[in-house]
Amino acid sequence: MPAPFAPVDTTGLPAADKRSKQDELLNALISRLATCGNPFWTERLDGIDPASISSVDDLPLLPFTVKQDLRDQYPLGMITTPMEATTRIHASSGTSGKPTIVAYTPNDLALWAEVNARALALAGTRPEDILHNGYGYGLFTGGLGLHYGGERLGCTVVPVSGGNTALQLQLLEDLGSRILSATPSFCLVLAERAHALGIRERLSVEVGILGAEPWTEGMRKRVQEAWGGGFVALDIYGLSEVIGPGVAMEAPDDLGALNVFDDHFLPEIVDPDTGEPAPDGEFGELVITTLTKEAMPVLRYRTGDITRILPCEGDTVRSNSRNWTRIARLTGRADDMLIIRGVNVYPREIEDVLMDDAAVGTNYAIVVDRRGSMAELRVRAEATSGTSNLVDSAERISKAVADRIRIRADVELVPEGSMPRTEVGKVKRVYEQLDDRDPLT
Ligand code: DLL
Repeated sequence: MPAPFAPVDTTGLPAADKRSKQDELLNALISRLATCGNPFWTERLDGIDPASISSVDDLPLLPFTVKQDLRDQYPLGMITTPMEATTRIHASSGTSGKPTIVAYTPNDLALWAEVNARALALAGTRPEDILHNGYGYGLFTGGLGLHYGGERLGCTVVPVSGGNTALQLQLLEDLGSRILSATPSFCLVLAERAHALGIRERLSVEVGILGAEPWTEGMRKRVQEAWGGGFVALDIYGLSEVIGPGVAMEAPDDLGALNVFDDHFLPEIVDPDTGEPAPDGEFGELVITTLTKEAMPVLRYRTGDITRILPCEGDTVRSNSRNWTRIARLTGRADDMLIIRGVNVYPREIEDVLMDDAAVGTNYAIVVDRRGSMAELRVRAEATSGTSNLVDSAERISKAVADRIRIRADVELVPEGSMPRTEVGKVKRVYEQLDDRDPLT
């Protein structure tokens, strides 16, 4: 018999032990960054005596890292280990040209596999499971991140990547995979096609490990309904600058909370405008320090993602005996916010309204029309198959949007199946219109 796979830690250390470990690791990280000889870090930590950083409480004394630092240091200016120590790079696609590059040593890759194995285990994945991994393989971290996590846990990974929906469904059926990892939008495409082909009942998939895109509770309901049969959609969070997927994971007995693997990724919440620590439990920008990464650690990295730390004391879910820091599912990014006629609008608020209406399917796009002096909001959404009067339904939804966000939106309902599906990469839902070319055609 081959040796069983080593168990993964889904619980974390009790608070006091965790805290002293974090203190120790933070101090070691600062000492290493200050002395590694990398000019970026030497300059960034100028004037900071590593010995003075002895506890997590000292974090506010330390400088932030931001995405622009990675861009300025493109490609590998922030690497702290010699090239012979690194074995992998990944990149996140830049909206403004150059991607940001991240590098890994073998220990970083082992750590990454470990946290993804934890994420999968928290979701209920077992070594005997087949993991159908529909995240893109390549420079994007989703595919290989979940892949090695699955292997570390002992599952059998199907490295199918995104796209080729027909083949994906055939493999799901023939292999009987129970766990599906993919973006929420692609998970929906698979469910929709499985129904269209009449093969849903022949698939054994029960759990979705969904992330890399924002998705609301309303969307969760839709994903679960689309699959039916008790399918559970769980949220996985991560970002390439920190490591990729596997920074935090939702468990089925504690929906709505992401467990941050805080023995490696130290979370803080700050005011996105001032950078000051947010009061306990308040919403703000998630900031992460990588405590153990070797090749490209980040110090107080401003993720841009908005969330809050959830309480852990006196909270019934703590009977689950896990000790990870829990954060709320992300409510959007600070830079997602649209300003329309002076009103701040988050795309998720529109998704909430759409997913609440039975006439609307799961495909939609938002256009901010900036041609005139005042921006106008346009929403195009697919109707569900039973919706007969598209115009009346659109009028009702337009009212509901106005009630929710206090500005009028021109809502158009189009027949089911008439909008494009995203089978590879992250779905794009928000478009700007600056001239007469319609971004949705
Ligand atoms: O999207 C890593 C990943 C892959 C996470 C697979 C989960 C699953 P990036 O391409 O660097 O990395 O994009 C990171 O995507 O800062 C968030 O804004 C967003 N994001 C990631 N996961 C979630 C999520 C990967 N669960 C950026 N909910 C992050 C909402 C998410 N947004």
